[in-house]
Amino acid sequence: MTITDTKIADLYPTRSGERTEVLDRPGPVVHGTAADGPMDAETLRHYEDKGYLLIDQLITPAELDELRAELKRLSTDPDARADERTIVEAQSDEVRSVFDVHRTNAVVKKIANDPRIVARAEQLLGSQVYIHQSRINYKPGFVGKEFSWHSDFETWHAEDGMPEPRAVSISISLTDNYSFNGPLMIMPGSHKKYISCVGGTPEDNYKQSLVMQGAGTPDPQTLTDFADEYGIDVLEGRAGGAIMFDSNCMHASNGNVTPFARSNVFIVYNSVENTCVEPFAAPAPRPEFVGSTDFSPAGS
Ligand code: 6CS
Ligand code: FE
Repeated sequence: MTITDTKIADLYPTRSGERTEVLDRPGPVVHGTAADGPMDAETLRHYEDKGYLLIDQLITPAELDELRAELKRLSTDPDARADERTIVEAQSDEVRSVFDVHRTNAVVKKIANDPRIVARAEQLLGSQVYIHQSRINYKPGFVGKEFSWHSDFETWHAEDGMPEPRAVSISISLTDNYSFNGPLMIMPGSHKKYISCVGGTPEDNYKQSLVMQGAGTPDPQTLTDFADEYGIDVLEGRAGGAIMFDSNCMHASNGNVTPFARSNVFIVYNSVENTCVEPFAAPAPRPEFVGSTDFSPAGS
């Protein structure tokens, strides 16, 4: 299917005004019920309130070993490194991310379509889901750089044309996430507010934003107000576990100066009832490897 060219109302304006605005996010976060999938009412309530949930031991040790082997191969194989879907860290030649792995890599494709994940995403989003984006994040020891504070949905809305924040990301940990090696940090509850950012979107913004995001990152005062109101949860966890978080959570992760890499597989599930249209605040859609226009349901 291709991106439709019908204009739809922009309920989440961003990168168009002269000042930051904090808007209420309308509608539910969790669209399904405990009867619709593997997660109980308590888990769904936590996700609705905090914007995320933790899964211990989602994958088996054998699956973890398989994914780690792919991680190593993709970061050393010269052809993989030369591919435009491979992003290198700004100040070293270490690989930062490899995108589109749910389509280019058989091991990731299998886990991305596994019912253990797809059934959870369908339950949270209340419909069938398709994969909007996937990436392996390496955050190597010593040189893994930070991801500054941002809402993924703000970027996906502005640059990929995602209408509503009816999307969920899963980060499957391939290494242990300690407090000190750059784990994911989320402001719990921040997903219920939408920060309309200032500034525009430069042409081909993804060429710098995937290395270090600029456009769409809120100003320090707004982030301070958010941190004062919501606090910051630091999501530690063992390899093999996973975090599922709402597309509009305010999140970040610090750089990694320790010897211990903080690597994960990151997959974004969007509701098939929320497929992307034209970008809401960018001159052109981003490439397929960052924002997929293949809306075929995951899990098939
Ligand atoms: O621009 C994006 O789509 C990516 N950037 C970040 C910092 N998080 C979400 C996503 O992978
Ligand atoms: Fe992000």
